[in-house]
Amino acid sequence: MRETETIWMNGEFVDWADAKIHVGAHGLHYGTGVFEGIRCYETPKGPAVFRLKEHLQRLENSARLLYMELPYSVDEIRTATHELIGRNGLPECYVRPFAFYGYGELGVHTAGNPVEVVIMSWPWGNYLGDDNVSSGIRAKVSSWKRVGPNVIPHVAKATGIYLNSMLAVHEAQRAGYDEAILLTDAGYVADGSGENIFVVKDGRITTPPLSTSILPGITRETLIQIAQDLGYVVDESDLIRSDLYLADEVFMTGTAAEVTPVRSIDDHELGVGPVTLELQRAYLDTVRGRSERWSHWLDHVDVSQAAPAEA
Ligand code: PPE
Repeated sequence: MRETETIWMNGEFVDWADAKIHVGAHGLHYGTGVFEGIRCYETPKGPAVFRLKEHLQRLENSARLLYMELPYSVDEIRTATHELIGRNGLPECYVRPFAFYGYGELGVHTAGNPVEVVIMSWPWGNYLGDDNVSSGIRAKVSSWKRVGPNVIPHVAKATGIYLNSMLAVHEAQRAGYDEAILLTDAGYVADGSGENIFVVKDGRITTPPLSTSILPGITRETLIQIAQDLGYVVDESDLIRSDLYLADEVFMTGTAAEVTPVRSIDDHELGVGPVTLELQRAYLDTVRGRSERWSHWLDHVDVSQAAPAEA
């Protein structure tokens, strides 16, 4: 991770090196936290955060699902995010708002622990590798099942749930693949360790429905909208493993992964197809403000408004 100047921590800006917590923090012991992953892109009108409101709304929903009360409103976190981006002065960055139970009492019940909120930002290239954006990744169906809706609410972007993703990606990479694809207990395709998944077959696009133990991805929703506007039919319906192997094209979406082609799954070669590349181009044009059509998704940062960093 590349260090940046400052981190917003519980209402204040602190130097990167000073943003510390106690080892007794509840969130560290039990994974009791919620977070977001957001990107800020350079556009012709300056830096703009892509779908910031939607990400912060999801953060609030994630907190609610954990019975966690955020001490800041969506608007306050939005303002802090803008200011952080202004202070760190990067043309493009990844933004990580994060709320967790801090230091107070141990024991799995959360009573007696403060809710800490931080926002970090740093430069981050494509999650699955900048080269793979054009050449595609090799994926493997995981032996680990996706956490089910009655195990941990998969709608929450909660830190503890990522043990599921960690084990899956670890297994895939040990076996020489780039990324894992997780199935539900019932055998339906869910998502990648950090991405949603789309299948293209005979010109139609299918992605698993929200009920399939997936994170309700904001990039997923964006891609559905873009694809429909470009004239594609998009189905949100169940997929099974063989649908992946027999697909014309498969791609993954996520804030970090953007739109990344999957060139093979379990050694079934799919290659990188034209629909994926068209949607990828439309997505990157949108986030970088080169396309007027979806410009309402950009939350422009007024860099001149950012207070100067304290001396
Ligand atoms: N599924 C999972 C499991 C997931 O973690 C992500 C985001 C998505 C789908 C796509 O969601 P969205 O970003 O709203 O389109 N994964 C984040 C990276 C996780 C990590 O820190 O590692 C991300 O893309 O920011």
